[in-house]
Amino acid sequence: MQSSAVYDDLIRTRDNLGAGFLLLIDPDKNPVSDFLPMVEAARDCGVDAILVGTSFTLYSDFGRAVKEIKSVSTVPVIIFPGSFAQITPDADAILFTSLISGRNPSYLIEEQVKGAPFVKKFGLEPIPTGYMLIESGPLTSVQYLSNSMPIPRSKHDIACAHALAAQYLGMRLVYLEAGSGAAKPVPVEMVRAVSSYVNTPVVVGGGLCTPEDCAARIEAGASFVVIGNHLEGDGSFGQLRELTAATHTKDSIRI
Ligand code: 1GP
Repeated sequence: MQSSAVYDDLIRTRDNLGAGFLLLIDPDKNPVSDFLPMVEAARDCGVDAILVGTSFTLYSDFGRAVKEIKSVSTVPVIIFPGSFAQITPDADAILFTSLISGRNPSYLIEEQVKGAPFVKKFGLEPIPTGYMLIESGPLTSVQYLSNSMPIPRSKHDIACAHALAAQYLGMRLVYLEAGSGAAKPVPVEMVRAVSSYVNTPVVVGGGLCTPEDCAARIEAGASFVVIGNHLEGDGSFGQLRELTAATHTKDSIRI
């Protein structure tokens, strides 16, 4: 039977702390060694899991990066793949995403078919995730590379319909993605509309920078926020603590 230990742990965290904070590491942006102190301190800083992924593996040895991160991580390490080539054995789980807002078969099903046997072979826990790109200002890497159109920012009904389809297809997370470094994060009102429309836990990422950005999306119903770009190579633990504190809206003890 397929384990769902990492997913169950994320949901327990969401229930206990009000929401979860996921730190995204893109090994293509900076050498992994730059991130390792933050990875080691992750649990202490309030990070609930680490995502590792990139839209475009240009420079990094992705498998090695995951291995190094996992070797020092104090929280679960989850692959957030840009392609099936980023499926590597040393993580705890993988967001098994389908880019459901797009109509490009490569990211709807082809990459998944190529990757599934590796997920099984490596014993990774797959977390089925409906991945939705949301219009966010200038074109982002993920929009360009996936060759897919984002959902317009004001079209909450379209976002809700996609999220509900993800729920009915059995996906266990809905990820509203503005794209890494997005000029405009996913609108709070879209997060509110989607979160109240579906039962599937909602993840929000892309362009979030401040504790207020995180708190507003959690208040609107998101279960998890993701931040990468803003913390990359920065090493600012104080800032990380502020972001996680704003995300964990319930004052309870981590289990
Ligand atoms: C990107 O949602 C993530 O896939 C995080 O985005 O790098 O802008 O924080 P940022």
